[in-house]
Amino acid sequence: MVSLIFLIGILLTLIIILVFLHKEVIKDKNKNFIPDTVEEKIEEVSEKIEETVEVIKHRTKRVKQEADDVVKAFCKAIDGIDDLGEAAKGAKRKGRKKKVS
Ligand SMILES: [Ca+2]
Repeated sequence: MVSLIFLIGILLTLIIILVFLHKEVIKDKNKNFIPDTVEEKIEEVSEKIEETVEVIKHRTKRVKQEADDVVKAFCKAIDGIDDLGEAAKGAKRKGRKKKVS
């Protein structure tokens, strides 16, 4: 009995929605049974998602660039540590290593 009442409720809701669509109380320009307001909201959300994805891609790229810079600086520091040992043994200062380009 409860399921019959539930089924009738769903059918009445569908009929009311169809009547509203037919009478254009609910706007549906392209007649696909999806109200224009819902389609506009979906479009809005899709655009925001695309913008957010672009921001995330850009930030990820920037973080990678900065991480690469940190790794390079760290490698240079490690190279400099070797000079500490040489200096402790009394070696003369070599100066900066020439860049290889
Ligand atoms: Ca529509």
